[in-house]
Amino acid sequence: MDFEAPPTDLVTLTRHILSQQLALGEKATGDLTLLLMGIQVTSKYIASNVRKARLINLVGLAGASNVQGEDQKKLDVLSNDIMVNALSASGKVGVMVSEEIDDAIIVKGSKGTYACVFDPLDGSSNIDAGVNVGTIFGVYKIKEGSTGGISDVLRPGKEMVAAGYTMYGSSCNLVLTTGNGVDGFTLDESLGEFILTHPDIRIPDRGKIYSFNEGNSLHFYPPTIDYLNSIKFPANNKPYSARYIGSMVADVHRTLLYGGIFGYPDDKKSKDGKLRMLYEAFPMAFLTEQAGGAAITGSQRILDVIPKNIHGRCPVFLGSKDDVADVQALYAKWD
Ligand code: AHM
Ligand code: MG
Repeated sequence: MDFEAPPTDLVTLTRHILSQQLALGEKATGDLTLLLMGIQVTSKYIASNVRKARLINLVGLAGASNVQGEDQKKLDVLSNDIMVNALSASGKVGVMVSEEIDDAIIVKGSKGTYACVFDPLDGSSNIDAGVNVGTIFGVYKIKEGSTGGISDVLRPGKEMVAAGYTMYGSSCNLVLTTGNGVDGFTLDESLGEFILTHPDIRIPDRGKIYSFNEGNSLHFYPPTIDYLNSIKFPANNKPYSARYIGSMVADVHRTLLYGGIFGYPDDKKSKDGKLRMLYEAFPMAFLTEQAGGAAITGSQRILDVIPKNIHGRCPVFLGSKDDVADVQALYAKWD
């Protein structure tokens, strides 16, 4: 094998974020940069704990349940505390919403200009089997005149200024948008740095993979059933392949890279679906649109939905724009 020298001009996440800040010139205060640096560190720390979980007795339940009535895993609680502490300490965050905490967290005495919403460890039902999990986050700028309160987060996803996720899998990947396309970074553990490995991610306009929990089919509404039938029994005899991990971060990551559609619909049992608007649906919809895809509730663009409460849910169909348009057409006929 020919010797190939290692790259000598690495673009780290820090370098990438700083260069985006520099490109904004004097308009940029550097506050978002510092906030994202905080998220970068929490991602590394959570990644390290997820990797060692089995060895240091971090698997299993913590013994409490969260606001959704779900049992909290030890790693859910740990990841939440890591994020709350790091973001509070950044001095740039005035208000936070975490999947694991009932009320919005107001950072006392903070002059932070941003609000951060997050699911510290999504897909935690997969943790004990060593399957991919992830952190999802979204960032709003606190409104002028506000000192940071609940009204700063009860806003549609289209007002987010940044969003992303970190996936803890066979590699640790951080995928980020600040409204200027989507870039993906891979953690080089020997350097302790996220390196730009997936610049300017673009979703193909049409894919060949669908990702739904079809175990809920009994409850699905007609448009969802019709859509799934259309891709499983197509006229061209080329059915889509099924891939469903049950970790939104992993299912969306594959969808961003390979194309296709991920769906968690509303149904007769769950009238708003399962996924939480603020810290699951909005960040993923923002990333998907920035990568050239689409994200809808069935009838409406997800980023236009106005949340009524901080843990509210909404149906999600996201991915390749032609695939999502097919779902939307079926919902439009049904409405
Ligand atoms: P969680 O926040 O309690 O982990 O739940 C969210 C997860 C998503 O990652 C995933 O897309 C979905 O729940 C899977 O749900 P289901 O097990 O019903 O298929
Ligand atoms: Mg979650």
